Amino acid sequence: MKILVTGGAGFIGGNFVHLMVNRYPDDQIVNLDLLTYAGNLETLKPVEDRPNYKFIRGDIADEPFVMALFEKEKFDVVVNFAAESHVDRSITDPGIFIQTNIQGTRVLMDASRKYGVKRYHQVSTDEVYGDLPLDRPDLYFTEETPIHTSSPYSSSKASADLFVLAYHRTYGLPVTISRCSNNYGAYQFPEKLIPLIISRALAGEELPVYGKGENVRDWLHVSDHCEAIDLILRKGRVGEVYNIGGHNERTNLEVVKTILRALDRPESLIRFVTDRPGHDMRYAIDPTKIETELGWRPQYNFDTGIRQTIDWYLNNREWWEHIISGEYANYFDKMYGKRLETNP
Ligand code: NAD
Ligand code: TDX
Repeated sequence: MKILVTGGAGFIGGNFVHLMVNRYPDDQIVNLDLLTYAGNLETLKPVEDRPNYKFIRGDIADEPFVMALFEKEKFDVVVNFAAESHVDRSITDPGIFIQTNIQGTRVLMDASRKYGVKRYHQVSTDEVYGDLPLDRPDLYFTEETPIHTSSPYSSSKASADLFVLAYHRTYGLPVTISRCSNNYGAYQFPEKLIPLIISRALAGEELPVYGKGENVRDWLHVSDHCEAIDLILRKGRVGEVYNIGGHNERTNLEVVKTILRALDRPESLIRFVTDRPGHDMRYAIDPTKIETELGWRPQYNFDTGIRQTIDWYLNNREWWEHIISGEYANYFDKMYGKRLETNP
């Protein structure tokens, strides 16, 4: 099989490329990535010389380029991870989210139709369901929960999902969609909560916690997410949506304090800063469908997964120090400068 993985130089796509290249030596894995600020070829170093792996730089929304690539490569399967993925960036610059997340998905699906791709898998997010209230711990997102988005990011992902389902119903494109909760693990870009807190705590820098830190996220180890996608590709039913989550809910403050304890750094580093506009309160996935239909089970709980992740950041400093010393430093000043100067 020839499998196109888009966004494979990013966090989850990179972990997925590692898994697939190692597990399926007889499959060809082609990684198409634009190498935006979030793409990093260092992540692919462990597999870059493998005979079943190839990297191509390009934009999923560039239609002539994508069509020519599909004509040449004749992909059997497409797994679309490529996206603008950061909620805060979508609030300051929504346009690129529409371009990459919606238009890019449309282009990939038109190419998949034209060149007879046998499975198109869309990597989506639990954020398409909006949020749940903190005082209703009995509520969870199921695949039937209505789409109800909050941010430009989640709106772009939800729009893409609707196009994917429409392409299945209208054109018979063999699609699947997965919607997972917050991922953590190796190779995550340090703009996201967990690597941001680890890297700044190690440097003894202030740790920006939005609002009161009481928002809840349902943490999923990236390896468990990648295993679930592999399972959906092989056993999932076409036209279906699968939620992925491991019942690991934590408030943001709990996550930050857990990291501080593990690194033996003081809680006095925590700074409560102005909240994210439209900040979703709680995400919580009901994974019953993927567990019962496909037999998926997460291998990590948050306590073991966060320890392993912290160790990875301690042992791979050059990977993230390289990032935070470059253009990212300007981003941090722009995004957090005012927030850190003023108390909410
Ligand atoms: P990421 O930001 O780390 O990586 C995105 C990758 O896509 C980067 O390598 C980037 O260069 C590439 N890319 C961006 N625009 C592109 C374009 N136009 N053409 C080709 N490549 C392009 O993101 P991530 O955290 O690895 O997320 C991957 C996918 O999973 C996204 O679709 C995201 O919406 C979804 N998701 C992420 C999480 C999470 O917690 N990180 C949770 C649920 C769903
Ligand atoms: O500096 C911060 N301080 C803070 O309190 C940052 C970056 C985040 N937060 C909070 C906001 C969220 O409640 O931490 C929580 C997690 O924030 P992010 O890491 O930005 O993730 P989130 O907004 O929950 O979205 C993530 O999960 C769903 C991914 O970025 C999305 O791509 C995915 O779809």
